[in-house]
Amino acid sequence: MSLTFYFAPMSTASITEAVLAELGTPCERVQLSIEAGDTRKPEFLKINPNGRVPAIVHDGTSIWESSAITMYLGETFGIDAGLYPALGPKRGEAMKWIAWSNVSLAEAGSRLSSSLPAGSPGGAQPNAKEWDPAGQGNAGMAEKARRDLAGCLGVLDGGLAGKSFLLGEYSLADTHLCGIVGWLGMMHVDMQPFANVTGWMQRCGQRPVFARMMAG
Ligand SMILES: N[C@@H](CCC(=O)N[C@@H](CS)C(=O)NCC(=O)O)C(=O)O
Repeated sequence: MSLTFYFAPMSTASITEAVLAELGTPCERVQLSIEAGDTRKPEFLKINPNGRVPAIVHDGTSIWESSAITMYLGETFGIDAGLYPALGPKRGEAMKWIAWSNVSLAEAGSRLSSSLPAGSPGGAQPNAKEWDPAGQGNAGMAEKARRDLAGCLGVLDGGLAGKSFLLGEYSLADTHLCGIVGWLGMMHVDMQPFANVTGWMQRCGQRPVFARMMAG
């Protein structure tokens, strides 16, 4: 078995980093620098033509998109480890949350990140100068993104009602979503109205993987 993980520090790849750490799956790690343009070099574009991390190569096949990677690693290594559901409705629930978190939650998060002034926590975009040469951000866009995020966090809060974790027991769905919600926290998204989300984040933070990542 060969597994290679392509990542950059402080990026979406941190989600895959946490998933791999939960699973304890051995892999070769290849660190790229977004600032140095490594993600756009021809050799990496052969692995992910989108020029983005994370990406993994498992036994010669490349898989990109963090949500697909989490689901794939869960199916492949997570069932016996008790971290991902076997085929059936619980698997569907895991997929629902993981897919939604990328398509809806992280989408609004990306809009917020792109609209923050240069240098804002969580808002640093290496290519931001292309659309915001003065680095002042876009307050209107940021406000709309924060409204959309509040809507998404309401959905997540409802999904966590009466539960310790998304599927009841801790799973890689929690690992994945916790990575995204942690990033939103860096951008000072207001979590206070969402008590189920804040309680769940605290429980996720007690996992050794997240405690280690937060300690740097
Ligand atoms: N939807 C993708 C987003 C990945 C993504 O945006 N990665 C950024 C870092 S956070 C990246 O690699 N950017 C490099 C570049 O734009 O060259 C996923 O979830 O995997």
